[in-house]
Amino acid sequence: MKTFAAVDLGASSGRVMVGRVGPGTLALEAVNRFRNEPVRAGGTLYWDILALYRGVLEGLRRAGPVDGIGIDSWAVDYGLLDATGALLGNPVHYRDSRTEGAAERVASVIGEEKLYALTGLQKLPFNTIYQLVAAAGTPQLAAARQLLMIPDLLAYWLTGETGAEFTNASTTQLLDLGSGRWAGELMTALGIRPTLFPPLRAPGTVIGPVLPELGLGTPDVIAVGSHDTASAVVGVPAAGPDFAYISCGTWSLVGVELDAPVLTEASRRANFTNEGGVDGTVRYLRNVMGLWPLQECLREWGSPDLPALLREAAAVPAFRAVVDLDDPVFLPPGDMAGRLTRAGDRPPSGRAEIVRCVLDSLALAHRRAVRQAQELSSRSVGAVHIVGGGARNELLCQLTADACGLPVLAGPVEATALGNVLVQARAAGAISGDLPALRARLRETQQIVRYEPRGDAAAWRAAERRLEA
Ligand code: LFR
Repeated sequence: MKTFAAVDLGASSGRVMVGRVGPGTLALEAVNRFRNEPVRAGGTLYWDILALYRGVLEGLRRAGPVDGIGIDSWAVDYGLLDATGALLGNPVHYRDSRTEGAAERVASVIGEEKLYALTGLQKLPFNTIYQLVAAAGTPQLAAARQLLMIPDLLAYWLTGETGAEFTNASTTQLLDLGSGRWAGELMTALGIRPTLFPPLRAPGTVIGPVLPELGLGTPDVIAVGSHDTASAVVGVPAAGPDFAYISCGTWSLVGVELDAPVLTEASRRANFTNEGGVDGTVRYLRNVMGLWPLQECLREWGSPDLPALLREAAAVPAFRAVVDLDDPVFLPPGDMAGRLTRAGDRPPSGRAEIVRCVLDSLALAHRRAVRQAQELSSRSVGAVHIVGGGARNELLCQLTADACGLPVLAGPVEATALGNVLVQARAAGAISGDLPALRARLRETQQIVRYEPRGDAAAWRAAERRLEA
């Protein structure tokens, strides 16, 4: 039996899990969970990166001796190091408003069609490319010598080694999809220094041993799919290739796994992305707003009892209120219930109706993205896997099955940590096999709940039409 520590940082919470891997065994235990609370200071929204690092160190201490450590987090955000390797300021949160107008500036240098052909990435206002263009001319960027994505920054503090893990690098929109290398010419054209970016490393490579002075022993830190969504897709317990996945947490990442990117004009217009996956796969997906609107409402309402609220929401008639969750109006934090109430054709009233409105609307967005993923990639889909925290939300899973007209297989909730552990375990020689073999192990060891679609297709079509009106 070998043990691996999976550090998994999400937008609202972080966790360190210990995974035990042996013949017929794949078991996870949480050794530290901590909140991820962004801080607004001087008008900018920051990640509290040192609080996160403290949570990581505490988790690793509690984990005890392990055979490897893997780190994943949300994508696109970064820390800047000066010439001595010191962090220059706190990493800025991707939901900060500094990127307003940056996409237009980039488009005036390189057309959107060309940028899509080069990077294959969906246009999200907070992609690293736009953040760097927004930060152009700041003394901080001028002083920077290296840019490290969040998991790479934490790995640097643990090991002293710098690098850029490939799956997360693919979310910057600064990677050349064709060559799999940094897009140096694109960077130069935009005034971004190519020397900021360290060499790429593939998931499954050893980054280096933990520095002895940290008092954690010297296990290897192993590069995993360090973009949390890449690890989550590894953790999808699919039996064959004909599946769609929804990695459902703060975001819903909805898509299919492909061998080659889709770079058609229709794909660009539908804002589908070709992110880099583990083992050379393409994560062909779309960002759907996810549970963020619900999380924000709960925050505003002082964290009421969620199971009780979901029971009340289940009793609200379907489609009383639906909103288009793709609307960027829902991106920033604050006044979410108010924005939801103002957005639809029939405003929801009261908490249960607002929650139902979010879940009906999210199911509708899942339906649209699953359908588009199939159409645009020509991959047929027989079932939808929901992994991540959303897999626990029975109402959402059932509504998604109904909306898609497909069975939903829900779980594991901790798919990201499991994907993280599996890639480490394979790199350390504890297990072997390709992605289907890793997924077979998940099916043997993890609990998966099946939801059959209930046949009210016409009602979903009608609700969809209300959004298009
Ligand atoms: C999910 C995720 C998404 C990414 C968003 C912002 O946690 O990593 O894949 O688009 O966060 O980084």
